[in-house]
Amino acid sequence: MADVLEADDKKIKISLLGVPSVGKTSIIKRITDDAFTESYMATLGADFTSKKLSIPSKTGIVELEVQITEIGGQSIFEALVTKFLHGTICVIFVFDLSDPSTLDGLHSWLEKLIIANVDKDVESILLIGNKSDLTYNKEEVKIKANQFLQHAVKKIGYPIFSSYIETSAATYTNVEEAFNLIGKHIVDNLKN
Ligand SMILES: Nc1nc2c(ncn2[C@@H]2O[C@H](COP(=O)(O)OP(=O)(O)OP(=O)(O)O)[C@@H](O)[C@H]2O)c(=O)[nH]1
Ligand SMILES: [Mg+2]
Repeated sequence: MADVLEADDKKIKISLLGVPSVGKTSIIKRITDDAFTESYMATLGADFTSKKLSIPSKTGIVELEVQITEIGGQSIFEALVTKFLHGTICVIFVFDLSDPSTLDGLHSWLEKLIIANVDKDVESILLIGNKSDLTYNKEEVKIKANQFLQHAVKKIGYPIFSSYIETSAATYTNVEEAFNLIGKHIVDNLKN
């Protein structure tokens, strides 16, 4: 059996950004409580949660204590990115697969991220297309998603890990995989 490494110093911060109603809270609820609600309650301001992730590595299982920050998607909360992004090593951008305008809506969040990321804390970005249980144009969305990621990496201006995944918080499709994808990247790049 693989060894479990000490987790005390493996605290990492992940932040979720995206326009209203794309499913940021729902993704977080799925990964933390394995729960889903159909009713919508907008996140007002910022929300903070934590979750332990067990990630396999070459030297054994690494337990990551993940602090998850969600900024409510209404544009009045964009200013909070500067306040709460500090120390974030992975940004998860979320859009709604069934409404491509929500992917376009990520651009202004990206702008705020670039302003807030002066210390270059961000090491990876994950783009999540959520609500894969609904009908959407797979090919078109994939092309647009990759274009957004390429644009984001270029704008950030230094080499970072980036990836795209489609999830459904409603049916629990790929939600754990999304967090494991980030966790694996973080573990592979741990400095100590
Ligand atoms: N069909 C479907 N509905 C979803 C999914 N994820 C979230 N929803 C629904 O979408 C609505 C908005 O979800 P939230 O998670 O509150 O969205 P949010 O991005 O946190 O919104 P803000 O906090 O306002 O920024 C709710 O009614 C959810 O039930 C999904 O994967 N599939
Ligand atoms: Mg929310």
